[in-house]
Amino acid sequence: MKSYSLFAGLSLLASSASAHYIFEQLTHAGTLYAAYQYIRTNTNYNSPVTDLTSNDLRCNVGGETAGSTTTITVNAGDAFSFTADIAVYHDGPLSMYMAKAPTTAAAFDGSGQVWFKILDLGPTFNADGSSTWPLAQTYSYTIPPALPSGDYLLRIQQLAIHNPYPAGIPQFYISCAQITVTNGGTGTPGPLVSIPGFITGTEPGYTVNIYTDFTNYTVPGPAVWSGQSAGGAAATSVVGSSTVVKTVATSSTAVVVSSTTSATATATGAAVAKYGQCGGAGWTGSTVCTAGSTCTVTNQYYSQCLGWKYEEAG
Ligand SMILES: *[C@@H]1O[C@H](CO)[C@@H](O)[C@H](O)[C@H]1NC(C)=O
Ligand SMILES: [Cu+2]
Repeated sequence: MKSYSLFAGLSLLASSASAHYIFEQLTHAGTLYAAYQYIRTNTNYNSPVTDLTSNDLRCNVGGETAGSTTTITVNAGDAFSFTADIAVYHDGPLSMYMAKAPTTAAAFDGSGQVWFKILDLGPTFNADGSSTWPLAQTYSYTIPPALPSGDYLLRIQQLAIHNPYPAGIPQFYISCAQITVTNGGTGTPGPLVSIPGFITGTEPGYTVNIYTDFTNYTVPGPAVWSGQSAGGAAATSVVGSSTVVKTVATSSTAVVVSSTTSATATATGAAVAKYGQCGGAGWTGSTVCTAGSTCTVTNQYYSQCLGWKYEEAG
């Protein structure tokens, strides 16, 4: 398993101007939608946001308004995925947030103390002292079953902390989807925070040097909403069951970075297309993925056929 050395981290300083990753496609109910169909369009090519006081931290540069992006209807409890143009390759945590729109998702700029966090993916600390980050091209999760119906912005954020602070400024890679949630629950999402303001720059998870004495990590921002499961189960069980798989470009072996024993798929039925559902609680469809993809457990509700392309950093 690859772990980044300080050397690899520094080499990125010189090469970071080219091809970054941007989350531009949404998957729902087995359909991978066109780029920016339900995700707001950024206007900064694929450069990250680094200003902690900027409104661009909400939905990226250019993402304060809907533009030509439309809104997708999903049920509470549905699985979804964000897919980037190329796999995430800068080390750092991944989080997902949501904010309820006062009227429609399309009309909402994300202002106010309205954002709550539904997912954190941090590093795995390996026995040999190295760490592994959840680097992938697609990140899947579930609309919280307890989430009340209504229009929301659904925000994904990868915080790249590969260049040690303060010489290197952490980079936010952000996209927002516009969703209408139906068949919602009766939960009360929180804690609620404002963006910007939710990260001040003094958090250890923001300033840490991940190459030196790196043994623990807390993802910056508010706590993950603990009541998001219908039964009010602790968020840690949801977060802990997330699985990210990456395949190094030179190898065809899928490496499970962190895994769970729940909803393990067994091979039966006709092949499921890439990005389609292949397992999860209550799933009665096929659990076989089409060639080139692997059935990957996202959480107890959802497994998805994924094939990873992982670009070596550089
Ligand atoms: C690791 O844990 C220590 C002790 O609780 C804390 O002071 C430090 O900020 C933590 N580091 C990170 C990166 O979260
Ligand atoms: Cu970069």
